[in-house]
Amino acid sequence: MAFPRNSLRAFLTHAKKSLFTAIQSSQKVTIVVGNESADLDSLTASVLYSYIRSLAPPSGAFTPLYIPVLNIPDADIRLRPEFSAVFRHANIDASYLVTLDDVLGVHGTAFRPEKTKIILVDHNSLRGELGKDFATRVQGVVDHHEEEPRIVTDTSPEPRVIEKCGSCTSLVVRTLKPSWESGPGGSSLVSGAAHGQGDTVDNDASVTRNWDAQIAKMALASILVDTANLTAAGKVEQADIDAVRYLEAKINLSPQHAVQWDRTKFYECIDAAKRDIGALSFEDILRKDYKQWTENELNLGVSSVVKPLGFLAEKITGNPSEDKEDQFVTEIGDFMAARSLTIFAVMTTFTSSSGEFQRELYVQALSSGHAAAHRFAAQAKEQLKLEDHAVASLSEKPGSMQPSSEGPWRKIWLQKDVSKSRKQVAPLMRRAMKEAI
Ligand SMILES: [Mn+2]
Repeated sequence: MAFPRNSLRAFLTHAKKSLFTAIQSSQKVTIVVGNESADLDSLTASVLYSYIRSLAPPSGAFTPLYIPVLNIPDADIRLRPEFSAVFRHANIDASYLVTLDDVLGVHGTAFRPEKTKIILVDHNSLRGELGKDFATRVQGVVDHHEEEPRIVTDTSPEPRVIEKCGSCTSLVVRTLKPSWESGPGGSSLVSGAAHGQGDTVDNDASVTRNWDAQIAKMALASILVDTANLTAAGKVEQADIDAVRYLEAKINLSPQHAVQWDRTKFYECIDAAKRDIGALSFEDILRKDYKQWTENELNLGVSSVVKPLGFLAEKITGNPSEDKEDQFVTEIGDFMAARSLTIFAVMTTFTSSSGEFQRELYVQALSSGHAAAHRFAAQAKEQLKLEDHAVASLSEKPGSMQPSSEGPWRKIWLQKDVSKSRKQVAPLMRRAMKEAI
């Protein structure tokens, strides 16, 4: 039976409770899982997909209830201050979410793969911990990353949507909005019969519209952050623009939310929360938005960081008399060793003092990754418009950033093509690793 229309808070409470009952009694479960960087887009895409699909499950659905899963352990939620900002608008908190710990049975019974179906949002191949046991259980993909080889082709009755878009949440909105509008409480926005704010509606409808407005705000948070409030050149697609228009119409249907709605202010508030990483340690900052791949049996890790490298270097708490650059290299080396990485990249984004959006790229490679790192440097220089870059606390020994056969290979660039994010840079690195044998 479909879940009756209710608030996100009620839905998540019901989903989490039902999930544990199902696991304990060995019943089937359908989970909707974002990628292992577990950024805001992955969170909102999985929650939105689960919520809408549970209102109106398709015929042939594995189960009528869809449960969102955050692809990180409980403890890592604290690394994402932007989540708290979004939770406040959606009237929930971290305790409402199901995490990787729950799936792997850290708190009790683990999921049984044969009883589980997985829908991927914001990635299209299951890696990491979940990939080991659950890769064959995927049935449904909505994603905006480069398509991986060997991904599932027949996902019926779930969608298989992989296309370029600023935010994956926009694709979820577009794919599922007919279900959101159908059934009791639907607002008929799809047929264009949107009501203006302030229309007289009966009590039930007004409660429903408040719930919808909360969920719309949650979804908007990702789309606005991923597209810099629809201004990021080369990132914004029609689906983003349409989704923002549709979700704002939902907010405007609720007089209570419409009256204080200011899109720019809302974007600035969530974006500021995302950049508020001052309280995090060096390692936490690298872990906050991290992805890992394996090519030719070599592991690649890439961290996205919302502050410049100089900020990261200041986070090192080691002996002040020791050389900052050496400590930086050692700390990065420790992070790599803990994950058996051959190549590690840190991609930073920040706004310069003159208001210009900028990107830095730091790469460190073990000797077994020298060939791939060189190949990447040669190939990507033109494509990413890489320029040699000096960072005050990390450039006292410029020679040490040159390739050498001993010790780690290191390089700092300014990435002048700022339109290329990890979505484009990681595939270039992986290609270099595949080719450099
Ligand atoms: Mn995404």
